[in-house]
Order: sequence, then structure tokens, then C-alpha cells
Amino acid sequence: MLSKAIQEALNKQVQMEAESSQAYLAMASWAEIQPGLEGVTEFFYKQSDEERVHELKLIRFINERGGFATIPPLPQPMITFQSLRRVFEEFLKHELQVSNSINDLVHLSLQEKDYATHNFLQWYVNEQIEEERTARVLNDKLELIGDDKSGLYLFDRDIMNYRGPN
Ligand code: OFO
Repeated sequence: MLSKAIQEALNKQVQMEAESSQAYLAMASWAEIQPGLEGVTEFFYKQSDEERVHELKLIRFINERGGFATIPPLPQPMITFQSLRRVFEEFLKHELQVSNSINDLVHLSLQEKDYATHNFLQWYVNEQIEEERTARVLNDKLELIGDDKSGLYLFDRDIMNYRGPN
């Protein structure tokens, strides 16, 4: 059985994952109407889908453990961006927030001696290592590329195959 504090914190995480999914959906939609960003578009549609999977996983866990997962209302995410750089800066910023939130949850699960939740959260801990790394690498690449058009062309072409250095 989940404690009240854990249930509340897990539900907050449901909201965060749903907001991530919305934020990346907005990035995908913005990229889709820019010329030549087909790769970036697909990348963010896929990121958005993954965040929804993260959300669902939490919902199922909360309910399976005798809690009640509450589906949250969502604010509108950022929908327009001054540049591709800005999109990826936001992506990294967002993932860092998610990591912080997961870390707080892990901390709480230990405080509450909820080892099942602690165990469940390890999947998210590992996922965040990957996501943060991806976001950092892509930001570094964009910084190197600057305004170089052929660099941006290759960035867009390669991003769909980018899975991180593992
Ligand atoms: Fe990338 O945020 Fe979910 O876990």
C-alpha cells in the first residue's frame, strides 16, 4: 500500500511526464512547419510518445499498489521558438527538471521505507541518465554547428539515428 506522501509525489510525477509529453509534442509541431527539419520533427514526436509511456507506467504502478492515479489538467507548453538552439536548450532544461524530481522521489521513498517504490524508480533513474546525456550531446553539437547550413543539414539527417554513446 502506498503512503499518502508517496502517492501524492508519484501523482506529481505523472503530471510532470504528461507535461513533458506535451512540451515535446509542441516542439515536434513547431519543427514540422519549419523547412528542412524532418529529422528533428520525428525525434520530438518520438520523445513525446516516450514520455507518455513514462506517464502510463507511473499510472499503472500507483493503481496496482492500491493508490489512485489522478489524471492532471495540463497547461499549454511553449509552442513557438526563436531558433532550433532554443528548442534544444528547453529540451535539456526540461530533462534536468525531470531528473531533479525523480531524485526527490527516490529520496522520499527511502525516507518512507517504501522499497517497492524505490525499486520501481530505478528504471526512471537510468532513463534520466540517458535522456540527459542525449540532450547534452545534441546541445553541444548545435553549438559547434552554429549557423553552418550544411552542418544543420547533417544534424537533422543524423538525429533520428542518435541513440547516445552506449
Ligand atoms: Fe524524459 O522524462 Fe520521462 O522520465
